[in-house]
Amino acid sequence: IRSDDLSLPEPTPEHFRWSLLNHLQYTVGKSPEHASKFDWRMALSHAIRDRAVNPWFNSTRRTWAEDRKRVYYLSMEFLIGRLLEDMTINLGLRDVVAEVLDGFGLSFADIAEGEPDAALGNGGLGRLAACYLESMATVGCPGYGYGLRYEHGLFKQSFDHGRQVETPENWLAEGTPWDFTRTESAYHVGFGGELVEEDGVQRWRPGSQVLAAAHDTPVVGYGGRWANTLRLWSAMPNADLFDLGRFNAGEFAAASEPEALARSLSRVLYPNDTTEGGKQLRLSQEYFLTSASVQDILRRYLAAHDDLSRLPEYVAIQMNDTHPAIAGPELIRLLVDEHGFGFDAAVDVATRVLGYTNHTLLPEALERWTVGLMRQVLPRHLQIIERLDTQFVELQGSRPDPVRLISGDQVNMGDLAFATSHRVNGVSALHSELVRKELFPVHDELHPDRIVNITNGVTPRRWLKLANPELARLITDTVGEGWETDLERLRGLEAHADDPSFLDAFGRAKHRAKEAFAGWVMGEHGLGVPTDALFDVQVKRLHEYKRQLLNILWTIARYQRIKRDPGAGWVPRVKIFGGKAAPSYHTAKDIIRLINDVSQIVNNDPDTRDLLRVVFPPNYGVSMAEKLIPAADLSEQISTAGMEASGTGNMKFALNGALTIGTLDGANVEIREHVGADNFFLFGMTTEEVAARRAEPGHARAAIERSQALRDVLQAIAEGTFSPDEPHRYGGLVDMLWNSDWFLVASDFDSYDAAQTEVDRAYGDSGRWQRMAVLNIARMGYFSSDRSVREYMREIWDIEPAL
Ligand code: 26M
Repeated sequence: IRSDDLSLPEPTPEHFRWSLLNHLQYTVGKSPEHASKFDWRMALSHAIRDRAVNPWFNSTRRTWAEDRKRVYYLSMEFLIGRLLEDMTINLGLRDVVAEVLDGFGLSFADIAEGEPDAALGNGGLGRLAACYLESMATVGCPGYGYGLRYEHGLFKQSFDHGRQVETPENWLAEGTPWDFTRTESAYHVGFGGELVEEDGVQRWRPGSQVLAAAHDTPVVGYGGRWANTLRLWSAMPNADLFDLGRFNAGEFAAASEPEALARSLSRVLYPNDTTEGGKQLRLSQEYFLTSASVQDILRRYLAAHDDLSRLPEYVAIQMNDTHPAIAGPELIRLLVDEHGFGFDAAVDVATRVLGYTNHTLLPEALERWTVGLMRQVLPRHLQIIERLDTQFVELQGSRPDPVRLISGDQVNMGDLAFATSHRVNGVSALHSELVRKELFPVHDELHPDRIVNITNGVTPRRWLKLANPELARLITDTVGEGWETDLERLRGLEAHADDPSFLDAFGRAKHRAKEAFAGWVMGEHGLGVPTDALFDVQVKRLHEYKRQLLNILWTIARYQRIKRDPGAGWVPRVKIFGGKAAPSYHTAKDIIRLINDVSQIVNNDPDTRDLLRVVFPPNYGVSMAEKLIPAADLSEQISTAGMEASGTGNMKFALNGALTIGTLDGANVEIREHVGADNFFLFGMTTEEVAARRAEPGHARAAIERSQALRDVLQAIAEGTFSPDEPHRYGGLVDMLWNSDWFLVASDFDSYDAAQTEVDRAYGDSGRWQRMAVLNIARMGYFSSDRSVREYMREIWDIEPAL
């Protein structure tokens, strides 16, 4: 029997119904009478997964047959969320599935809602990787995502009296229907040990080894014409790690200890979105991902070729930030130690294969490992890095204070990634400029063609078609089919921006999304939200630079103004917050608590509750974003200029017809250029002004003294208005604002306030608001991740689309 003979028949409702019942009976082991919602979801997922297999086989076969170049996207994070509805849509099966389920009295939305998010990422960087995988499959870029199959994804957030509480996430507890476990694709990853000399060459004798086992999930592009693989590694102990002797002697825990240590490599995702430094387990996780992936890449290449010097013609490896930056030394090591390359030839091949994407300029987020830790965990790699460092210093000639890959006792992973890549990219125009000027000026001088910009994008399949079916339908009815894969077609909406009946239809879709969100947040969290109010949303990780503090301070000012003058014709607002703080980030946790404390006071004050509401549903993630973003009227993108590398939530909101209030930061700059300055609420200092202001001593105090509104707000907080049981709870925050304020919350407060006044005016004229919103949607085509991926293919990977 050939694979083609096993092709599935057309996905008619009849066949799909059969397939669903077949899986219910033979995969899940249940009959329809006894099947729970969970059982139905598992059966449905398997029926859908079946449909992914043929596109997947066909794509893989074509890539082999045509001997195509592939890209390998190495990332410690893939924040994919749920897969059932996404796969169903991309395979073109949504209507069939809904019809078949309906026949059993089941609702697709209800069943899909039961799937846990695959929360294998912290935030923007991980979600970007997920959008890029989906776009690579959609545009026909042969490639693989390589990551870790964490047993526990990002922690679950709840609130206890307003304070963040973290509990472990457990997405695998009920098993996942999506992955194919490939026990035959397992690699040994070595750690520690020593360097020994053998026939005059250095050899690495690792002290321990862990097995990396592959789990493959097919990633189907829109239309089902191409599919790639997301390969996630899980750590398995070498069989010999289990000490049967000790076990038999009754030392059960001790016998399992080395085994537990090995498994810890894929046990849990680090919940930071900056580094915390000095963590041996994190470095080991990064090497575990990188080594298994690079071994797999070379194995696949050597299955069809024998000359490794031609590797760059067939292989591109993209490093998602520096987390997999040990890929350079690892590739060099394998070429030199295992394949007989000279050092310089190995460096040349590695550099032409590798690309590095930088996602942040924050100094505390730049990975550095101490030489001591490196020597302990990866002695051979340290030796290679030392040699690269020597060469890099030589390249700088007589430069007085040369940039070093190793400075003092620290290995600088950003400099290492730069030195071993042929392209380095930032993630927005502004950010790439800052990468050039502020982060890597010396590297840039030595390699002026290396730094490029690839502005981030988001997939319109998940972030419009799936998340906002009503708006998607209206768009299709207005501009026709095809915008899903050619997002510039949204431009066709411009012609309708003055058409009252179209604007009305848009207004209805927005209102329905608000009602859907309000229903969900009431059902799930018991929070009441009036749907005729302006939905003003800031959802993202909690970070001082993102300035959720500015938002809540302004909210307090609004509260005070309504109290002073209740009849002034206020536009009713719901201020919606969402996001997690890193468990050890105390200031961020204080800000969460302040927002929750303010919501208690504001929402329970009969003088204001009809005009102002503050809601902070816990545990923001991909699935909450899918419900919330379509419901937003106003998108808060208010970071201190120069600090948000790009942002991608900003794109998702504008694509769904929310207007942005934002600074000239990250991709906001380009969003504003695309949608038009008239359709964007701009405020705040520029990157240059930020630098100048920070240099002024006492800037925070001066700004507060200039602003009566801000002074009143800080006084209320300091008096305990929002923490009556503990008046000094926010003493630390208030003190920071008066005396240091690195993120310039005080300096930008009045400008933000003025922009919010403009928001009120615009929202008061609903025709004007809707027109602005529609122009935003119409002009967001550029921000499709299909465009970003095509740019990577052209400017970094040198890969032709297979479609
Ligand atoms: C590092 C070491 C140890 C533990 C965790 C980390 C770590 C994890 C994630 C460090 C940084 C991480 O992510 C940074 C990030 O998400 N950056 C965001 O990337 C987005 C996609 O390019 C941009 O849109 C955001 O502006 C940027 O903040």
